[in-house]
Amino acid sequence: MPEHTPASEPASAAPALVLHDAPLSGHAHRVRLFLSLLGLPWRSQVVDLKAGEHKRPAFLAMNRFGQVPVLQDGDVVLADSNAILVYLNARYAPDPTLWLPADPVGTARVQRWLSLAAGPLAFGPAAARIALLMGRPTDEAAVARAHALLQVMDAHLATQDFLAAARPTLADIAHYAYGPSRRKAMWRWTPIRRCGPGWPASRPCRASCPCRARGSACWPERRRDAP
Ligand SMILES: N[C@@H](CCC(=O)N[C@@H](CS)C(=O)NCC(=O)O)C(=O)O
Repeated sequence: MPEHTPASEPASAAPALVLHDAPLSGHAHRVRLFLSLLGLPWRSQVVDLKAGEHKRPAFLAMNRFGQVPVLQDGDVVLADSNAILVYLNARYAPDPTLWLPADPVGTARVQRWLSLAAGPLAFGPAAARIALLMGRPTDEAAVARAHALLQVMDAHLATQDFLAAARPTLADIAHYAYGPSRRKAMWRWTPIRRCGPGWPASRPCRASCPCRARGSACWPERRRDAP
């Protein structure tokens, strides 16, 4: 039951946020990634999927679909990874419009990618991966869906640095666990290792990043800065 406490927090403060979690879950990973980027203290409550804990009454009372992740924040209990991202952003991000733009076009662009994360990403790369992890026969239909999606994402990321805006948004967070591949543009795509406005000081880019000398946000430097 690991606890994650930012350096600025006293070690004794019990995290109010509890993530009902599974270490290999990509859907849970997107929540863990965002919790970490926001620098929030949280605690992981691992759900034993192999033992079927997620289908027992105690868990079903939190999520009738019997799936991780589920976030508990005091009296608030939320299921569904994308819904949790939206909640954490609205509730805790210093400037929620950085991760989810407030203008109509910006909001819609992020929402489009969240829908793709709940559809083609879940039934493509995520489904193909779970078959592999479980030692099941290759899920050919899922593999075909994965290739179709990743091809579109790769073409998209060849012309822009991030999925939905000029900076990382919830769209990138939602896709990152299952998305990266050795495709041309995608291997350089990352919503992490960044700095600039709204970026948590505890998660800076590396010291050699050109943005340090320039004193500005570093994400437009992604290609030159790529390893
Ligand atoms: N729409 C859900 C999907 C979550 C999901 O598929 N979780 C998987 C783990 S990655 C799970 O709990 N699978 C167990 C099951 O469906 O029985 C979300 O975004 O949170």
